[in-house]
Amino acid sequence: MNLEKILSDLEKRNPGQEEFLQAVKEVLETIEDVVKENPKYEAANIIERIVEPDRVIKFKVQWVDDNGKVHVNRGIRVQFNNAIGPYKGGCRFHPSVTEGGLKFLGFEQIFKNSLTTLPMGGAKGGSDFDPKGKSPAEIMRFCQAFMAELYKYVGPQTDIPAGDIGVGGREIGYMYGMYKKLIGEHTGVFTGKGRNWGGSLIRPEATGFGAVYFAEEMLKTKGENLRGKTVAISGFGNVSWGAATKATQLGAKVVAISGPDGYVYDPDGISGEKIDYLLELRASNQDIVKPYTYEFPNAQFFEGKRPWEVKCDIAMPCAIQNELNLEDAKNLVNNGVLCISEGANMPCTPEAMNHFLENKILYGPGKAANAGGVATSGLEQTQNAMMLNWPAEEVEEKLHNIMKNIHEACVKFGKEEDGFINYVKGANVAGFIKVADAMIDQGVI
Ligand code: NDP
Ligand code: 2IT
Repeated sequence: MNLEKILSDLEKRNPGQEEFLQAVKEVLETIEDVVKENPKYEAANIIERIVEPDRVIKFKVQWVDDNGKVHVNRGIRVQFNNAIGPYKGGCRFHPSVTEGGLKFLGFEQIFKNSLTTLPMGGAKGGSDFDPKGKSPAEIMRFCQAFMAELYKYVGPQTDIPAGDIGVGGREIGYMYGMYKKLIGEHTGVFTGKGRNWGGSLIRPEATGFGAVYFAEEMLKTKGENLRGKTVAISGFGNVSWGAATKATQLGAKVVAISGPDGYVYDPDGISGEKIDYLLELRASNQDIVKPYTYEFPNAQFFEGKRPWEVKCDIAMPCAIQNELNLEDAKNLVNNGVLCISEGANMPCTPEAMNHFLENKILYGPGKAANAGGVATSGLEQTQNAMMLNWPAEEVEEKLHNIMKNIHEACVKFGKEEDGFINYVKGANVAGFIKVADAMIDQGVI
């Protein structure tokens, strides 16, 4: 496999799609040896096939705001690979959404879903619609307009969307409602649904819970655990909330959270009612984390700064891609960080990631560490297919076991001669082999 040529060809075919190219480069660099050792992958031209999405569906979304003004946004669904199961992945509503960004997320999703041990292919979708400052009625009209087109391409055995940035339970409700009306069937097409109409308990918490369980497994390899450890988390969205909740439950102290305006440092720990307050803050649609310090005056706000300057044992980037750079990584390492567990997708730049690996830090990449969200989506699909609901304890136990299995797979394929576990390599190789083998089994289709 000529990595350089593959990457330069890819760049020519996908101009300007930097995040997609970044995600592909990371995967290909780590699976190079496996591809060399197994000529069947080259014989079936798997690499060229796996980096090209099956299809990218783009459509116009027209909606009317509360003042009667008509708006146009772009809707996209990237159906990347369905070798091991129906397409599966979230939907992101954010003004920064582009085709290249969704291709990066769809590509990551292939390997993440493969790691979950469940039969799910990789997809991602979304829109450049900005939910901030929109009224609930505007959000509803947008979701309905988005679904009026997307319904043609999704289904419980075809493609099952879910949430991501800007898409939570409320948006899924509006999209699912529209789908049901158009199709005339109550089927498990979305995950992250409300608990009274097919949703799974623990799904809202699952990504953050899973990322903390993954951190716990990583710490165990060093004879450590979460008790008494300090944790810095970025973001104050769905994933951050789940991570803060579980880290606190397991005896750690969450000392920082962040928003686009800066970060909050709370030496007393962000737990209990403070975590509930984060939910309120988010629901207010204000996009700032600073008000936390009005409510809890012992905390300090650092405007325009990221939480990675805080001394912590565990860092959990849970906001957005490339939010943690080399300088941040150096700060964390200099401050003695033990472990990084990525709640977000690709939140560390390649330079930051390499810095952690060079310093032999426990580094759990998003496609392993945050796979608990989509894994619990898979459990929601199972419950829908069986027409029943499992109790929370049962779902959480299954989630916990899945995270342990993902960790084991990473160790199997990522352990180096000196005993260091390269989770990036482990996750990529384990995720790749299953999908590549399935593609070979199914022929050139
Ligand atoms: P939410 O919309 O609930 O929260 C997103 C968080 O990121 C918010 O705190 C948001 O702040 C912040 N954010 C968004 N853009 C920026 C930015 N440019 N700079 C700094 N902060 C920003 O989304 P989720 O919690 O669901 O998603 C967070 C991350 O986790 C994403 O990377 C997502 O892909 C990933 N993920 C999500 C899963 C899920 O199940 N939801 C599963 C696996 C991964 P604000 O909105 O105020 O700008
Ligand atoms: O990035 C992700 O894994 C998600 N946003 C969740 C996808 C899902 O289908 O639950």
